[in-house]
Amino acid sequence: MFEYKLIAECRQTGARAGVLTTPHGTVETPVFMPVGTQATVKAMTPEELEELGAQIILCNTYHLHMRTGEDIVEEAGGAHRFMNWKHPILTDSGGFQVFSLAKLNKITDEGVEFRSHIDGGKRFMRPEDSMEIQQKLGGDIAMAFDECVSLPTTPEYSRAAMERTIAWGKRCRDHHSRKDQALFGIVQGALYESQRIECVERLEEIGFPGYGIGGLSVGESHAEMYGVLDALCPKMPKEKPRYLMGVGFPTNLIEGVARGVDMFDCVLPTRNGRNGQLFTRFGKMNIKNLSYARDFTPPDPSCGCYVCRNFTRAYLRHLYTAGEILAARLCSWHNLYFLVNLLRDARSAIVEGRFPAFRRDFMENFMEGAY
Ligand code: PRF
Ligand code: ZN
Repeated sequence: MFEYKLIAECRQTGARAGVLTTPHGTVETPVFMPVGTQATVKAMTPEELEELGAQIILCNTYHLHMRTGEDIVEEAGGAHRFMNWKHPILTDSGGFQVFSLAKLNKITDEGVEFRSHIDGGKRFMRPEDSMEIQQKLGGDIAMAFDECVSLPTTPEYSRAAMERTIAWGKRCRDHHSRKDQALFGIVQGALYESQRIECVERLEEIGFPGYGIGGLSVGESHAEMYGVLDALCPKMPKEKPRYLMGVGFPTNLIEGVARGVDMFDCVLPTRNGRNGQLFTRFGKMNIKNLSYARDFTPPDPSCGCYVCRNFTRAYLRHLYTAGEILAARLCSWHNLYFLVNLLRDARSAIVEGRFPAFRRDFMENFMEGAY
């Protein structure tokens, strides 16, 4: 039911193109996965997501567990039926969200104690709980429960978190039983290359059909992130998908692809969209800017999305300054289209043997953007 097939590799870089087969259809990689934390990609309908080219979306165990609850989602027929998304879904394990959203968390080998960000009540989540919840949510891909270390850290703390992540990974694997759901392990180890490599080797001994790369994009520099990927990706099993978790800045996506990453997710396109920030080939642009008040050109003239085909910068700026909810919808729409199709274009470049030129052109245009 779950298979990953490599179909092309770049000769000069680590970039690869593949096809991921899941119970809800195939995914062409490299792929950007829009984030639908609460079983909704904020402000977008599933039909609109299909229209802009999304192939797979992410939902969050932590949020759906805390509000509504996995039992109701299961009763609805799983996350796909609940939200009416007919294509693949990946669920994150809750590990990261417990650390980033919940207060006063105490981590033990058993699990994580935290306070609900909704009612302040004390809760506990163990790897087994995360597996139970994710199996009820019924995503095509579930993630192991991990400990994401915040930076700066020490080699000792990072190692302890890595050991815990491996032990939890084993417990997740032992507890997970849904045959129509793939369970990915997660690599931790902060910025320590030797820990990263040891972590993936030990997870590979347990055996997972794919691997998340966690603990990056948590405050380190881009050079540090790329350093970890340079060291880690060549040591990861070639025939399995690699998912760089929570990374979505356009240049990071292309540089991740160049190092051999297959899957990405990030709230950036929707979050920035709600703030009036648009991604374009020529860098970021802020639609609030007064200079767009009489600009009757499309937000990004080179973009083929519904928004750029139908509306102007002046209109989007007007909607935004008037506080209209359509501004959030249209800006999210363009940004999602931009990132989803950026990776689709990168994939075509890999397949056609011209990824290095694609990468160079994209990086130059984006970094020296006109906006
Ligand atoms: N672990 C999990 N989810 C995540 C992360 C992680 O380290 C990150 C880090 N960028 C984002 N989402 N489980
Ligand atoms: Zn557009």
